[in-house]
Amino acid sequence: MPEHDLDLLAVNTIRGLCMDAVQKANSGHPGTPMGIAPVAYTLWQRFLRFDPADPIWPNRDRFVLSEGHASTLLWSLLLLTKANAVDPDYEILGRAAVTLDDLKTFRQLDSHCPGHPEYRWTSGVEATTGPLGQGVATSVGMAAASRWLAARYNRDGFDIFDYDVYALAGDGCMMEGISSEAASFAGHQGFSNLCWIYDSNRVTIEGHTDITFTEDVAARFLAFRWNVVTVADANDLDAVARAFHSFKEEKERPTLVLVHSHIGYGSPVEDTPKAHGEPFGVDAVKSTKRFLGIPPDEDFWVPDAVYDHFARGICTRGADARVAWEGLFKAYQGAHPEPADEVERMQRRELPDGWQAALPAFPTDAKGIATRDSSGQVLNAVAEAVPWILGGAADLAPSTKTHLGFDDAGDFEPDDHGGRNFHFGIREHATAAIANGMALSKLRPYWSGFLIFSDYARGAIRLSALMEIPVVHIFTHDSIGVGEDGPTHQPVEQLASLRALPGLLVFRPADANEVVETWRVVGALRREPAALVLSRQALPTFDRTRVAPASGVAQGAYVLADAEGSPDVILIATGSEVALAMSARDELAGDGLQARVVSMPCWELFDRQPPEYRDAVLPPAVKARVAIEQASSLGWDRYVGDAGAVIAMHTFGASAPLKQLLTKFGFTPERVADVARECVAAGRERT
Ligand SMILES: Cc1ncc(C[n+]2csc(CCOP(=O)(O)OP(=O)(O)O)c2C)c(N)n1
Ligand SMILES: [Mg+2]
Repeated sequence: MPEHDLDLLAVNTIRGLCMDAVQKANSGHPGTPMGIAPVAYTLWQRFLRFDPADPIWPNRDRFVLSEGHASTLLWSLLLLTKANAVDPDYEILGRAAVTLDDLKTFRQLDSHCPGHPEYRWTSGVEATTGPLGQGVATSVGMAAASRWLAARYNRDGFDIFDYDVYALAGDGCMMEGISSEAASFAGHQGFSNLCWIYDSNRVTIEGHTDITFTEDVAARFLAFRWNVVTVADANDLDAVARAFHSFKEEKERPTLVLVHSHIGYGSPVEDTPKAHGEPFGVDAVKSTKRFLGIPPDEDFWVPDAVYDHFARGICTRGADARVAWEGLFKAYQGAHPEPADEVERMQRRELPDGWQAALPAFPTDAKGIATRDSSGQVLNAVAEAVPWILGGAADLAPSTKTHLGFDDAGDFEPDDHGGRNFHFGIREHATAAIANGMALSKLRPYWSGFLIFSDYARGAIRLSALMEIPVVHIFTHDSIGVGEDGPTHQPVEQLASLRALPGLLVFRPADANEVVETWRVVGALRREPAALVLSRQALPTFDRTRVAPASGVAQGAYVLADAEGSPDVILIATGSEVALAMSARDELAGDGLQARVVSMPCWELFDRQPPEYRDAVLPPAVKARVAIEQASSLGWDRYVGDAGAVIAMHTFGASAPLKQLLTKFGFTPERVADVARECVAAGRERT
């Protein structure tokens, strides 16, 4: 069969699979993959340096399906290229990533073809996508990682890293603000290794984009300092290929390939689309297949010629590239063993041996130090020991203290992508997504901002948890402790909402040494993101000869200072309120009441401890318990129980010096002691 006919056969086979999968599942979006299939096909078959047999080799090009609702497109490509499955230990398994049975059970429980691409669940998926705009923003982090890896690890004759990053986006991705934030950053940085493909079919769920989206997207991207190439017809494979050549030739700017396409209408003769997210219907599928020239009565039809065609195309090209890279890397290991070792460790998400030796210890200090400051010091020490810990702030580094100040840390800038201090700009949502993309590229990124603005980044924070990637989200200015800035800047509900995210470890350390122990835990994470919640104001550094060691952080909560004998009351606190609990404990001792203080920097870790440990910290017999936290009370009842009390924020804060705020909102030793006394008295009454 002539090459051109094979191309068409492959494209229409993909279209048939996409229609069938959605039809069988009776749910999904068949129209989108139908329209853009020729573009995705051309990219994979002719350009993408990806070896389906080894979908994780480090220098592969990345493909991110930002219009994640078109997942059948990716499932079909992984099926037809016979991509291999990889396990969580990065071993290639002897089974396919996606089988025909998976596609036949699209959107059903345990199928490797879920509704949207899920990283970790299906090999070959580079990022979880579905929330529109996230994929493109994440791809910017991957492009940044490619650049940073090249700057740090390439040597003369050894281009170990030079991969490109492609993301396929729809109208929805282009409407979402996050894509503009990310495109602005990518344009500024001149990521010419980044190519977004805009599937401009001018249809979204409510109908034609004329009802809401009429701007000139190409002009917008030119203003972002991108190279913009237009393809007038998605079905014109030569024009599509020319656009990708333009991307490959562009050396200074990212490229937007704006493709005019037609969403699949569910009928070749009708001119109005069926409702979005609905199968076409059995008859329409048949007539569409007839129109495309593929057997109308065969479901999930794949001719061997198409498998063979992919085997001769992307599979051969990808395998050649991968094998050549492996040879190059072997020689690199001989010539440059140290950086080669770093690259290898990174791939397995391991850190350099002995990295923990870099962790400092802080001396007792009654006046103390803000946890944002101690964290900045610890971060600097750890980052100096682990070269691929890198990141920055959303324009707040002087406040969040995340600047890396040691020699050679450098800035990540358009003319030097080897620096480790990123200036993400005031773009929290894209910043968190970019950090996700860096983590997906096996770097250990952190980013920082004020806790209040974690809301702006939440979509991407959520995906870091869903993808199980070790991003460190650093949030300072953690409470009404910010004082004069007032309620716009004083977080209340943010802690509870971060704790509500499954798989995110949220830490609110109480003093500098708890910060150290937090970083000890966080540094070793391989599959979990963490949020660090840090104070702006100084917190006393406890005398650890008098209270328990801070290593208790690893258990999530620990007895910081115990009562003599069985406690009358347990005071549970986090962050700045731990010192307050300690003062209240002294006050109660004056009345002959024995209080135990529990520091609980991380709920999630505590909840994972065996019951014996949890009962030892919070003995079930001790019902008088008071939790103290300058945040929403939501969730604390589970630790204080029915007979306990919570001292928390029930309103927004206020603009005033901190001292006045503490009195106004009741965070004083006297109030804590009063509430504790009431709890104890109520308990005595009951018995
Ligand atoms: C952030 C976000 N908001 C809303 C949705 C729900 N949604 C799924 S597909 C879709 C329409 C997307 O339009 P477009 O990107 O043009 O894709 P097409 O309609 O062309 O397939 C919407 C709104 C989503 N997935 N993500
Ligand atoms: Mg659209």
